[in-house]
Amino acid sequence: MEKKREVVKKEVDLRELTSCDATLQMLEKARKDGVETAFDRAVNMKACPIGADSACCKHCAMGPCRLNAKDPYSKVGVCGATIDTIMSRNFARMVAAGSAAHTDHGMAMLDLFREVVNGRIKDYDIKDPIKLEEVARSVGIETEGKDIKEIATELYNELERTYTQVEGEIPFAKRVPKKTLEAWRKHGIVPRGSMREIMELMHRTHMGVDQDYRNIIQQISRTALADGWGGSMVATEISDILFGTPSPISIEVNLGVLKENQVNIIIHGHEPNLFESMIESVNEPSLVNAAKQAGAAGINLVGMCCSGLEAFVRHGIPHAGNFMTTEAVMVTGAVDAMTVDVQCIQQALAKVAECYGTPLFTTNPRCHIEGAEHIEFNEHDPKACTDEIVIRAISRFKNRKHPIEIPNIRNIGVHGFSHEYINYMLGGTFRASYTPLNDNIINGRIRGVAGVVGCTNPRVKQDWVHVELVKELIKNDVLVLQTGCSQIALAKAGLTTPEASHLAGPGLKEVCEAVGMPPVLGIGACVDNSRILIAASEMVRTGGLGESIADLPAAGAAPEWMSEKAIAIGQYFVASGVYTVFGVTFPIVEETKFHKLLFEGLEKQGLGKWGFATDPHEMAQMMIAHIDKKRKALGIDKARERILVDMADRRALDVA
Ligand code: SF4
Ligand code: MSK
Repeated sequence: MEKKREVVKKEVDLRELTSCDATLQMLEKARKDGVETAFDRAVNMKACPIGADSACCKHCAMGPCRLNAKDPYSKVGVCGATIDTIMSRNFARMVAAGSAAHTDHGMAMLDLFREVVNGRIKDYDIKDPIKLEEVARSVGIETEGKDIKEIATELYNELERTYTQVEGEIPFAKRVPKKTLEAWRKHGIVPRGSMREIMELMHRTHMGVDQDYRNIIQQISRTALADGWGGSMVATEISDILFGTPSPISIEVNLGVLKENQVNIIIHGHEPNLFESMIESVNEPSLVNAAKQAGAAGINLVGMCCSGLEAFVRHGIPHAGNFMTTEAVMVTGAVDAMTVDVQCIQQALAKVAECYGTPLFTTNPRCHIEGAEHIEFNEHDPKACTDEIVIRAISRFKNRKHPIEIPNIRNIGVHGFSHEYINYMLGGTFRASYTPLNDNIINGRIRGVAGVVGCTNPRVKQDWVHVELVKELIKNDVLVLQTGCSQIALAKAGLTTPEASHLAGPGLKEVCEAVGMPPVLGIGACVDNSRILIAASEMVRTGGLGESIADLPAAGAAPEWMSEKAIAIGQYFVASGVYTVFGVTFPIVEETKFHKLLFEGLEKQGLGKWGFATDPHEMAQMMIAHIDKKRKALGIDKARERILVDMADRRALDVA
């Protein structure tokens, strides 16, 4: 029999848990309704201190072994494993799991692409043939004189190597700047196929295999790069080819996008194919009629998390919120179907859904949830699943029993700045180029570029760290690129519109006003961090900012991270040459040899390095100091000093 869970004991002021007013309103309602959320559980269940430091190992039955994080070299495991071995193996397995998630997602997109190209799937098509040709050329495929099907077939065969190849370099290694690639070759970390890299990493971290953290890090980096420049990059490129390459669009976000008088259907997860099919289903005249006959004014399709990010930039579909709002959205009582596929789906959704009579549907064979109903999504007949979910949502609408409270909060953001669009935006259609961006970095108007990405986490105040960090960066003339749940935090804070340029420093403001762009560019879902890698490579190729990604005045951050995917992303940025700062917690004991390797040693090898801070202002200062260090090394620090001595600029900076 299932044991009754401990009731929530500690109650904290809910305003300390989130800076999202709509989520706050729903947390207050949940408390009144007696419904528990992850915020409550995080307050009442302290993170395990030994696990938080990664000072334990359960890789064999001689253990589990627990070391002392306060005196890390005082003990070893039963087998003699040291703290550095134990932590590096644990870190490795996080990277393996995160990389596997992105890679399996990418492979699913590639499977779909193959079936579309072969004509066995007719419900999807190639929407962006120009991108198809560009991607094909980027991996060395000759496109001249070939038709779309020929090019697509060759591209499929080439990209399949990203996953299955046992020897050689992955196809997108051709996109890596020469000096960065040389550093990878020197350290033996150019990925083969991701299946091989993940398999080898799992083997090496088995009991009694690799027990030197300096050797384990090599395979950690190789696996992470197989994700960033492989699994993730294929997912992004194939999604663009099949569903269209995003370009900027103005979008409504926040819980106020739900509509009381309509059938509300939420899609939450990561893979765009489910969402694309659901768009067809909610526009099916017979289903729209059925909704009307049930008394609804229509069917309101809404995205959440990264599924939402995939769809809103391609179709302008509203977005209800990021990861830590996925329980809160159902507390409104207005959700008639919560539909999920893979990744970042909390098991607790089943319980919250039950409390509010919302049907929760899992759709992907990889992700079933006890308490949810599974309606399998099959790309060969996608509408069988999505039509059925719409029918079920209409039925729930007709039989709504729970009172409805929808926070009246909606924000507007402009998102969809793909690498291709940034190119056109800066250089124009006929001179598409990163030259204006590089020029503005060289002349100091833009101090540098930061990628601020990742999850939200109930162990920190939701959205607050993201928003404070980004405000501080743009105030200091750092252009911010965003993916994942982070950009929804910034959209809710109103920073993803061109009008937000008044919060930017004088140099960045001038550039934003000239181009008409926001100082914070939302570029995609968490799998689309590969777009940042492509943009960074393009900046190197354009010239004037060094020869490798490590030379760029750039930095990255995941201030509220929670998932293993985030660690994989962090590691592929570090291995690509980027200084990457994480917040919340870092699963490595400070002052150990493995910590020193991650936070200092990798940079000395010509790669990037990790950083850690919980305070967003400290995080921003660390990133800005790194950007300034790179500017100095490039000899472009003087240009920025000239800009800063301008008094008008100083006054503007003070006002901001
Ligand atoms: Fe303990 Fe070593 Fe087994 Fe890990 S592998 S549980 S450290 S004995
Ligand atoms: S959904 S991995 S919570 S960004 Fe991609 Fe958001 Fe992080 Fe999941």
